[in-house]
Amino acid sequence: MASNLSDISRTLVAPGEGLLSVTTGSDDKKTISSYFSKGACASKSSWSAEIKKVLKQDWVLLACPSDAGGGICRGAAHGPLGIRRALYKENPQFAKHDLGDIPCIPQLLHDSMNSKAQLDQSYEALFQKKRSKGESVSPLNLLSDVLTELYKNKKQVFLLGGDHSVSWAPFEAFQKAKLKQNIGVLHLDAHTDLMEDRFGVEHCFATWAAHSVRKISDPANWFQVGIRVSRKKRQEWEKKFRLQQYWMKDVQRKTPEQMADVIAQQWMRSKVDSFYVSLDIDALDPKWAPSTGTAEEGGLDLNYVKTLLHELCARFPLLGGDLVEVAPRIGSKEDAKITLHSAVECLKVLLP
Ligand SMILES: [Mn+2]
Repeated sequence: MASNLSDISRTLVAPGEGLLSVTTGSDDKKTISSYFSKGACASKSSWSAEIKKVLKQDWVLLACPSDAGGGICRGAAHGPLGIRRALYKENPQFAKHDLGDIPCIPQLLHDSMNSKAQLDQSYEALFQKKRSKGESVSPLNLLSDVLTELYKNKKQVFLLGGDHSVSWAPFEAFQKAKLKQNIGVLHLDAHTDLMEDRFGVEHCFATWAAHSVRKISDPANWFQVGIRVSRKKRQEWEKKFRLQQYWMKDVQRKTPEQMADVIAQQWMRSKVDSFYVSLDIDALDPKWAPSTGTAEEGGLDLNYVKTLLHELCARFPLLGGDLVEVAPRIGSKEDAKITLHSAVECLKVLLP
């Protein structure tokens, strides 16, 4: 094991504890901690001991409960609490893969957005020591650091967001870890997320894909599936970014098996080594995922997504993935239940 891998335990906190709140979500935090050995989640040092055990696994779960990069209706910071609670209820065996959370100061997103004085101050509050030059503080930077170490050590990582801005970090980390792989990407979403900036802000839910698509060897291996709300036409996006889009009207002409064939043929032609899945829960129709910040009518059916994921996982190695924009506090209790059920069903197809 590379020496730096143990460094991640200085950053990570126990599952659920990355959402820095005292009472909100405390029931979920308590329920989740019951899936870990007694006292494991009690303190940072006891969680560090647990991390050592989790790192013996080939694949890990990691959460970044940040919705500072959301822009319309927030609440995705509560996604990891809800998803874990629903996932572990039926599948407690997955808890042994859980590395915990990135501690997320709710007003910070990326270190480039704040003054040095603010970063120094927040670092000291978070880690109880002085910040050395350039040390990460904001959720996206901490996440990128942790993912870089995990990828260097060949871990398969499944990330729970958070709003979609968190998906910038895996691609940044692929580069920092110097992964030599030719990566394919399946990006399921109602939106393109291809803005260069939004109101002059580089990092947010609407821009991560624009920055990330340039980091893979061939953008033609990036497939956006489920798009139905966009200010520009499909052709304009495809020309500018050289990726491939399948809007809902294109998807509806194909069975999920046929959609998988289209993607697989491109990836085989291009000799893709492995693929990454970024799943925005709003790719699903609101009847399957009402609890999300920017739900859009006319989306994908749960079974369509499950079959598509299943077909591709059967044909290509999965490098990892993320599940974002699950916001269980949006809508009714029934809405949250439906959304979490869909989220867990998709995760179960992806998890080894
Ligand atoms: Mn979206």
